[in-house]
Amino acid sequence: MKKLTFLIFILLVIANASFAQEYQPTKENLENREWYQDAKFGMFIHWGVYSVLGVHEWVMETQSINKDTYEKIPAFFNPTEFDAEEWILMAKSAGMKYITITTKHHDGFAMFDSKLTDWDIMDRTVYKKDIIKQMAEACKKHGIKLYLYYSQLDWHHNDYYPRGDTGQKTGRPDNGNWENYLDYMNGQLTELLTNYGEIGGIWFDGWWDKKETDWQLRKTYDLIHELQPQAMIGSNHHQAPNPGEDFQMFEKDLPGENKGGYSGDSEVGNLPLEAAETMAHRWGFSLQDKAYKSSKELIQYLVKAAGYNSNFLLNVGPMPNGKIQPEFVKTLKVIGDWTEKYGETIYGTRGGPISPQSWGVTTQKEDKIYIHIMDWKTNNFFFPTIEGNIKSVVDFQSKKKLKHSTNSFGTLVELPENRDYGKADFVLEITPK
Ligand code: FHN
Repeated sequence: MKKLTFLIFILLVIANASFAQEYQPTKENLENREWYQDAKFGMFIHWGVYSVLGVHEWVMETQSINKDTYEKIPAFFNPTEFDAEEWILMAKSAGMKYITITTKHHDGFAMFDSKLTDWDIMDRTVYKKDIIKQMAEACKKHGIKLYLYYSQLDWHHNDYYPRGDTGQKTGRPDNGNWENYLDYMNGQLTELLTNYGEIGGIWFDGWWDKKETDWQLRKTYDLIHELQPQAMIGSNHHQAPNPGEDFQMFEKDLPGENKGGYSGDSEVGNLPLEAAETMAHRWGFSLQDKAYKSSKELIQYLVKAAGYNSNFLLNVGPMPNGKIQPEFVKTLKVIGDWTEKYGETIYGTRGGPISPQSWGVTTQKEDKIYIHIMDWKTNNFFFPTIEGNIKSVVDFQSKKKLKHSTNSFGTLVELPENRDYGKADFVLEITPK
């Protein structure tokens, strides 16, 4: 009897120790993180049946649409003009290296073929084609990595209960089984990580709806890493990263800032970083949203993100017919012209030796330091001391050497007199000695 008790005790100790074991990312995962940090620029896509209404992806909540009424929408979703390759080539020519697409947003509707529900593209639309499959195939063909957004929050599923801060007015019964919901979520994630080839990572959102709930994150995160060890997990919970996560994102903000209002409780961790921003104001297609950001503003966002050692994930919300609106296409083209000329100063870099300043940021790679001047109105430009001596200061665009002098406070550079002051970014290439 004593022996048996001792054996049970040992087994419990082992089980407990392995559960408490800290998450160790695999070699593939660490390599993927490096790739991701080098990639710097991705396209975010918010697309769902809500696009039919042309309001935005929160319409179910903001207009208090109940579940039965909302269920009428998918019948109108028939994106006959959708061409996954067209989107991917558009992203690619803008200089984007990966795509993150919504597989399921808060309305719970699966844009992929889910065998676990009929609340999906195959069963509820006349279109009946798996969007994620088409995206996965086109991404593979054109060498773009695919990341999948998945909303943990669900306004449609009855077992998403007790409900959180949102989704109260959808007419669901006042009961449900949370464990069933978690099984459903893990089941859908298994589908996503099994049926679409190699995935870059999972972009979670919606945890914030039920902050006090036991989400059993460890189980979900282990499942993902078991199915695809390289897959990076990030969660837009607006807090410091949780164990098991592989990257950290910031919504409508650069890391450490809180201009967008979502990052008040966020702390910048040690994982690869990503700043996500919209091209206008809304994430999902919105007919009335005309708050278009200029190409200059977005180029500067990309450059600043790199200077903050972060990626930039720029969002489009495609229209219900499957096209990306012309205003966005035009802006992406201008961004693409810029990345073609200046991409070298961004891709493969990490945040530079001088922390972000009011005039701009710095990036660095191998033996080069890039100084990105975005706001400076005179010809004498001064930057603070960087370690080591400076061999040359070159205007990155013209490749002309610029006169400079260094003292104990920093370096003074003579910028070309006729430079274009309205330019998004004037780049100096510094070669240290
Ligand atoms: O509620 C969502 C919103 O619709 C959108 O998906 C953004 C993207 O960062 N995140 C959520 C809010 O935190």
